[in-house]
This record gives sequence, C-alpha cells and structure tokens, in this order.
Amino acid sequence: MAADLMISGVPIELMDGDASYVPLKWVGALFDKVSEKLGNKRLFVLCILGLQSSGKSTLLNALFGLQFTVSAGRCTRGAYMQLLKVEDTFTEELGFDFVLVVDTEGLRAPQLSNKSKNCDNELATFVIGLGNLTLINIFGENPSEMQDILQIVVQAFMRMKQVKISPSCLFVHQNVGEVTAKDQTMEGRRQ
Ligand SMILES: Nc1nc2c(ncn2[C@@H]2O[C@H](COP(=O)(O)OP(=O)(O)O)[C@@H](O)[C@H]2O)c(=O)[nH]1
Ligand SMILES: [Mg+2]
Repeated sequence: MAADLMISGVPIELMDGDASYVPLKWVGALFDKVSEKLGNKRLFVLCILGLQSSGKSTLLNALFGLQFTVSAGRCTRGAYMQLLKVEDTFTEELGFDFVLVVDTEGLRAPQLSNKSKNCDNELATFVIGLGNLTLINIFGENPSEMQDILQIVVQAFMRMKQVKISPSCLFVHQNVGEVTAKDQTMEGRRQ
C-alpha cells in the first residue's frame, strides 16, 4: 500500500525527526516494492538542506508544485520524500524518469538544541549522501547565516569521500530583498 501511495505522489516519511531514526528495513522494502512496480527506471534524488524556517518547503513547493507543509516554526520533522514522474518529453534530455524530492526538517532546530550538533550532522550527512544533488538553502541577506550551515555541509561532504560517492550541491541564496545585496554581501559569500 505504501508503495502505491508513493507512486501516486504522497509524501512518505523517510526519517523520524523526533528519534532521528531511519527505519532501514521498512524503507528498503518500500523501495524494493516501488521498483518492482515501476520496473527498471532511472531516479534522480534531489534533497534540500538549510536552517529551520528558511523556506525549504516553500521553495520545493514552488519549484515542483508540491504540497509539503509550510509554516513558521518547526513543521517538517525529519525527512519526507515524494516521488515525481518526469514528463516523457523531458526524460531523454534529463536522463532520468523520476525525481525523488526529499524535504528535510532543517538544521539548528531549537527543539533539538540539546542534541543539536549531532542531529544536524547526522541529518546533513544522511541527506547529502542520499541525494544526487542537494540544494543548500540560504535565507536572507546576512552572510553569517551561511557560516553555521557551511561547516555542517562541508563536514558532510568530506565524509562522502570515505564512501567514495561524489554528490553535488547547489547553493540557493534566496529572499534577498535589496537590489544592491549582491555586491554588499560579496565579501561574506567569498569568506
Ligand atoms: N517573506 C518570505 N517568506 C517566506 C519565503 N519562503 C518561505 N517563507 C515563509 O517562511 C516560513 C517558513 O517556511 P517553510 O517553507 O515552512 O520553511 P522550512 O522550515 O525551511 O521548510 C513560512 O511562514 C513561509 O511562508 C520567502 O521567500 N519570503
Ligand atoms: Mg519545511
């Protein structure tokens, strides 16, 4: 049933945000079933990372027309995945048949602050390792927001060397209101 739901585009929990736990057996079985049902299809995994309430879910919803819950404060918990079919006309060009979009809870969630560092690193490592591409979402004009998250992300990318995979990442610097922001924040971004 879960496989059917997933194929029909329902978001499925991938990681339990409260326990920071991935039910590997369950997820493995789910994907086995999904690939059994869909046949031999190429999948592109797109993940997103960023501070809590930096508009990650909003961005994904806007990009793909999804309905991940959006609200102030902690609303996405753990990580959710949603399977999207690529339109036939684009599969050739893109080189994959499905996109798996993974929305995450976000780093530096105050609700997890007592065990935050570990949780953040685990989440970042998990998500970056999972994705073909990870969007690093940076909200606003203050470059200091970047420093926090960069440390976590770079750490996670260094770990990927140990397992010999090389995922890529893309920085999305969004919600910058001021037209001069690009020049003004250049120094911060360079650092
Ligand atoms: N002003 C403004 N608010 C935004 C933008 N993107 C998201 N928000 C708001 O920021 C809050 C958190 O967004 P959400 O997508 O849930 O963040 P997430 O925790 O990173 O998934 C919500 O109240 C959104 O409406 C944006 O580009 N501009
Ligand atoms: Mg969210």
